[in-house]
Amino acid sequence: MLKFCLSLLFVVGTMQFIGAQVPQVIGNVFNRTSTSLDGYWQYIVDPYENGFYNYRYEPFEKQKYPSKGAFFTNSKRQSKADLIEYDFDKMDSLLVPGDWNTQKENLFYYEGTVWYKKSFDYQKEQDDNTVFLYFGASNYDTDVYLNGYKLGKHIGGFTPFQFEITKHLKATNNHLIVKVDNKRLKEGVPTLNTDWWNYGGLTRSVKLIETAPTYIQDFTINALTEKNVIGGQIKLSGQNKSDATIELRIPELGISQNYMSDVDGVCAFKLTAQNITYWSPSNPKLYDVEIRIVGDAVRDKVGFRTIETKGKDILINGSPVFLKGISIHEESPIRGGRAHSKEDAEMLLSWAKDLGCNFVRLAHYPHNEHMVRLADEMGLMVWEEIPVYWTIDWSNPSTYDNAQNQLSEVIKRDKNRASVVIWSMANETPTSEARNIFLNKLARFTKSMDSTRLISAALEQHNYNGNPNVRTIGDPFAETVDIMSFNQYIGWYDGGVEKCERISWYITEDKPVIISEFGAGAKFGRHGEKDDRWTEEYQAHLYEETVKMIDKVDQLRGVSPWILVDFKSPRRVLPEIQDNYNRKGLISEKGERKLAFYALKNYYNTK
Ligand code: GCB
Repeated sequence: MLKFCLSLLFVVGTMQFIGAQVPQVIGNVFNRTSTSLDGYWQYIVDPYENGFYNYRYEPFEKQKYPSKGAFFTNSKRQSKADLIEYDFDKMDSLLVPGDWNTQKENLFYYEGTVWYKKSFDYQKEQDDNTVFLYFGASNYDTDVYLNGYKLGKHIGGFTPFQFEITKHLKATNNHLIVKVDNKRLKEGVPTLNTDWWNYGGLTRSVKLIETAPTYIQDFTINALTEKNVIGGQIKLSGQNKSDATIELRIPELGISQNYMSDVDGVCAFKLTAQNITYWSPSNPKLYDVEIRIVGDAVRDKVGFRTIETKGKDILINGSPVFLKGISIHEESPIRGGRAHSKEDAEMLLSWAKDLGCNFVRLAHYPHNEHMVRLADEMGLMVWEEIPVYWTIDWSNPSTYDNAQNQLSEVIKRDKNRASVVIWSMANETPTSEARNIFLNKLARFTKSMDSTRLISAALEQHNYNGNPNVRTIGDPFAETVDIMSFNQYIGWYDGGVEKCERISWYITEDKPVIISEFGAGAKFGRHGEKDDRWTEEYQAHLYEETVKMIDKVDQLRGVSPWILVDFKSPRRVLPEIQDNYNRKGLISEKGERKLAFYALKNYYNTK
């Protein structure tokens, strides 16, 4: 009898999973009127996923214990004592947004399932309005239930997802139950092995968004390569989406145009403006853009710029630019844990500015939206990437679909950000046939979704013709990308600093090159001779010698050294030096600047 119950529940669970859809419902959530569900959520840590087996996929109204969240229960195996233990209302709380690792000492290393619960009332402004539930990100595998209904599942730890919840929402006493599982998986994106902390949980904001029954679903707006021409697309959704009048206004450019949507609710536009001030790092001009239909309006601040390559050059608005960059992990300095707030973004990006940067590499996954919005305002060009990192499961079709989905979600979120200039496909992925097929497919997909930005990948470099002093890229994927980027650690993993002066480069492709990583570990405050590893002197010396070495790359058009701030990594266990931190930061996790910070700043002053 017991066996029968379990397998029946399993089937019900599986059916729910297959039926679950995660449509990308509305764009520009950042600027829409919303109701925040951030704050304290109750939680249950459930490493054995016991909650799955005891959960009935039925509306709570029908249940005997309607207030108890997902865990209640038709299982005869539960004793009364168990039921009390599973009562969410008696459980401890976690702050959302936030990772669980840095909030609870006993969850520091936890990788597994946590159930979250939030109760809320919600009064719609108008009865026939549509309501969406939006998650900024949740790491990694997330199942969402509202009032006993499974809304769906999302996989991937760093991109937004949403559900339309209109028909499941009640005016009072809604129960939102979210199961988040951050177990690492071989077939996952990323895979089992990474050099960063696997922070779990609802790491970004959760919101409700209410729109009119017919609403502006999304829009794309870009500068075209023809001077003073702007193009894009607006998409409506809902009952009256066809033949609707859409007003597009950019008041500062004197633009106020009416368009008509087609039968699918779509309208493409192309318009000429007089004297657009183009967005650039030295003048990050943003314009207010407004789109209106009867009953709905969206606003955004948008910069217009072009980005392209010509031979060995990267051109912004037609002029050559050198990308003075730094790589950044999404970790909050001083507070610790996953960064998620505007204040975190301000701290990280202002430090990049102090360094003299006009460019940041947001490694190794999509960062929160504050980062790209602030980069728009501060005039920092941005490289965004997805966690296709090291050795993922190249020949597994679901791994590919997962990577493509994560990429499509970040492109949809950030397509109107002038700061974002590069989509990176992967980081340090050894070549193989399966890998080449995977990455080429991903690159084709990216170009088909967004032809207005450049494609790159952090590749590896190799000895040329067996000579360790001559380096080349030697990767067939270099033919596909617009910018050839590679990581190199000569002087750290590859010999001592003195090796730098012996290196020459054999790179013949007529394309720009970015050195997407170089660096050395140093503990802030540890001093010694310049050849003493882990000292600030060694790290600064490596920076000085590396910039001389890479300046010999004829087509060098940018650099993003590794990395702005020391970051947590379980791979870094050297006592008293690493203590779970990768120490290649130019700044310690407490905000202290190391000597190498100034070495890089000096180099950028000369560029
Ligand atoms: C790399 C990786 C980066 C590591 C870094 C290191 O090549 O791309 O994720 O953290 O090296 O410190 O070894």
